[in-house]
Amino acid sequence: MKIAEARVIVTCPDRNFVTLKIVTDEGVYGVGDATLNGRELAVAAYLTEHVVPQLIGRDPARIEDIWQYLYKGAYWRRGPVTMTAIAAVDTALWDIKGKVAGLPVYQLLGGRSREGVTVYGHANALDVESVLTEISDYVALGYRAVRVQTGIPGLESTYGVSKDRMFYEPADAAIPTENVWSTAHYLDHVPQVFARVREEFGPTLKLLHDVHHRLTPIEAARLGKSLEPYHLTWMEDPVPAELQEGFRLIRQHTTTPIAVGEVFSSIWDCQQLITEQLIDYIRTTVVHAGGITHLRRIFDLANLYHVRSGSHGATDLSPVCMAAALHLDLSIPNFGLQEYMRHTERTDAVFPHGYRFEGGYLHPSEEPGLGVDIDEELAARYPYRAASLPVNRLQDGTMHSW
Ligand code: KDG
Ligand code: MG
Repeated sequence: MKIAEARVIVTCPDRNFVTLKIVTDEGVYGVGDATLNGRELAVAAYLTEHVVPQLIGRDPARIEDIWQYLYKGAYWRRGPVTMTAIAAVDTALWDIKGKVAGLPVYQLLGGRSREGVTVYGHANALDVESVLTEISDYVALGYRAVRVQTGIPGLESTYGVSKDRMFYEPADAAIPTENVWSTAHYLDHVPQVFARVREEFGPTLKLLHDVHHRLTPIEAARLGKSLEPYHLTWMEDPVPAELQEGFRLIRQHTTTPIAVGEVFSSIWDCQQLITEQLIDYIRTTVVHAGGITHLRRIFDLANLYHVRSGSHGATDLSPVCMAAALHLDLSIPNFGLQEYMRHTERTDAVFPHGYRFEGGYLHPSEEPGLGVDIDEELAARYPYRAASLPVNRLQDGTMHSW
């Protein structure tokens, strides 16, 4: 069997997605997600111009070798654009391997380690009382874990909080929206939110919070400490993570667990965080961290150091990525949680899939391969629309990290 063709499909069924479809000379095909929010066309061009011509004629069964070829062979290693492109190829090849074997991909990864994949949803609202209603809605749907975000009194808008929906759509304008940030307002408000949530929902519901990289290590240490009475499952991205040793300082001060890694593209980005046990959950994903092959390597390293998986699963990760993530989540020994922000009906129609939500768990499809597809005719009806992630400034106008 040989790779005969590879197509890059860009579509915008309510948001932009980039998908790679690899077709073999025997007619079997596989799909991989290549979406990099706000930088979609960079990955599409990387694939079309540089990767696809090198794939034609290769044996699709040689997943590891093709991964190494694309990673090492490019000379320019790592980086989100490169690693997202490699991820798309890798994911599509796993899909093909599953279809050829007649098995769902999780069976090729060692089989089931659990009955279902525990997911968390996003409760977000402008004020505390409204967020309580959102949390109740998730509990009623069977969720066991909920991420809680609210608006901050004194700030007009806050990243990660939508005005009218259960999920938020951060890439909202071609030229980035600008938010204004105040650490003082934020640190004062967040503990009050969680005090109220625990009072209402009791001690067992898993609660999470995303800081979106907006603090310094000492500020994050203070936040973690002030949240200890409410025993969060995790405090996410407390600081920008380029400086991995900065997490030592947070760790020295608080027992609130830490989750990091949605922006990481390789094992090298989290090596120190994992081996020094500076984090509790690693949030790298299939699409942004080199596909199933490389993400499994990261999770295996994490397993040695008591770090669990907690993969990113916002709406900018397509159903193709979600399907792939579920096969990995089901099979690894150190699974923690999977983020699950639902897609819109239009997105679901473009990407027909067999994974399903039931009682707080997601279950991957039992079909051979990943159990997800792309309807190319429907996809063609939704052309690309430029959309960027917002930027964050301090009240005096200084650029902030998010
Ligand atoms: O593309 C960026 C979003 O996926 C990100 O802002 C979502 O932080 C996020 C999360 O935890 O889901
Ligand atoms: Mg996040």
